[in-house]
Amino acid sequence: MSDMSKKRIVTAAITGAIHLPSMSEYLPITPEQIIDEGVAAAEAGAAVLHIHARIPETGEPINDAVYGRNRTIEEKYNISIVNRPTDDIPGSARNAIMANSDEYDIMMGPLANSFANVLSQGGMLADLKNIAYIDLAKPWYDQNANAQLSIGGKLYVTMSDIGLVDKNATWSYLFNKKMIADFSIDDPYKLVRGGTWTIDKMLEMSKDVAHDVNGDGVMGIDDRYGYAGETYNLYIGLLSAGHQFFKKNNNDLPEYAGLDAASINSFEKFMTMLGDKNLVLRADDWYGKGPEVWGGSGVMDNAFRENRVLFFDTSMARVVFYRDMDADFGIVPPPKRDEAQQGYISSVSVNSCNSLTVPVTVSNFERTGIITDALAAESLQTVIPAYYEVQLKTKMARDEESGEMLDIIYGGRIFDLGLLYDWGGFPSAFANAMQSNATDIVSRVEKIETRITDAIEKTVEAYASFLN
Ligand SMILES: [Ca+2]
Repeated sequence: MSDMSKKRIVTAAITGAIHLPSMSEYLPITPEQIIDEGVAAAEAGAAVLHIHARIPETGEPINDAVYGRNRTIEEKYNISIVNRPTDDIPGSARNAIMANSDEYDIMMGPLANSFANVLSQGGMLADLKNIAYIDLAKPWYDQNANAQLSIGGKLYVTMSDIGLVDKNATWSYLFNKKMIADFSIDDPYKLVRGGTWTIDKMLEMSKDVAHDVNGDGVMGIDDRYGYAGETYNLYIGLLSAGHQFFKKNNNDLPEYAGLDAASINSFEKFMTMLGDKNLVLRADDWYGKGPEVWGGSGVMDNAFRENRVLFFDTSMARVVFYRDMDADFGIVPPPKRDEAQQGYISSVSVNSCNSLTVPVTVSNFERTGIITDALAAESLQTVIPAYYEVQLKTKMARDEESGEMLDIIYGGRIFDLGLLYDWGGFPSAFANAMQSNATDIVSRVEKIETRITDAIEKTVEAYASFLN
């Protein structure tokens, strides 16, 4: 036994850096709770309190790295960085710009809505290519976003390392590691590395595990599935399979490329897969049936948490729901069309993917450019590693390989203009076909072709009219 006559200093870490309310009902979250617990710890003999502040609404740890980054840039440039969160980013942005207010240097709104703003209001955002000191070729800007989101050489919106929301809005496949081990099937990490992680392979593995667990002859919410997703995933899956329905010409203007034999083939494959109720837990089949479908403890999340879904085709934002899951899970990019496809492709959720934009109302573009670039550069150095280490490796995928997979996923993102602008409702045509179990995608798309090309023309004309 140690020498009890010597004095000891008791330190109480009452919040922890990475702990969540789902892990313990005793975790203090609000300032009041933290104060109460702190006083109680002091009364019990603690001499030192070690505290990590929390966002009261969610209990998420505040990202220390983001705070540190802001302090670094504030001190270096003698400025003050103010973050103004709002529930209605496009609305607040539009109001500030219409009032010719200089209160915002950068605006980070959802990709789709930022675009809608530009289109409906006309020329409210500055061309990022023309802002001095924003060097878009630098690695703290997403090079795929730079190339894919421009129209006619103008780039009003892109992705940078300043924000993390777009990282969470990236589609990937979560997989259950316990099921991989229990069924002795291939390690998805090895498949990805070997370039053999394909739709066919995923289907084959899904068939190995799908089972009518309760033996009632019907696949229900208590049974085991190979794949979980929704009809929306069909279009997303086609993008990941390398199909591009909109391409840009030599003048950087979008053109409708339509379907071809290869994309029709992939469509049919996804239709067969997503339509197979013995294999697929499909969210659409459970809407209005009683049980909650999403929300962290609905049909979909419960099935994954309870080891009854091998592959979950979803955005990374959902992983927050599985931190208290017993079994480990991993993360891989969506599968390729076939082994010949070069690289893995991940799409983003355009409605929750926050972007980088600069309003035209900025009075000192030089200053905004310098600070934006410095913030993004510092983010790549400090915030991104923290995001990988703390958010993903430690709490999410709980293994060594997930960081490597994230590099692959983030390095191969596609920002599909069709998804963004929804020209002629093109992406919806696929979900609609899926929902009505229709195989006539060619004629469905032909019917809206004029609408699609007209809508593209309007977008291109709007861009051409902007002076900024
Ligand atoms: Ca059953």
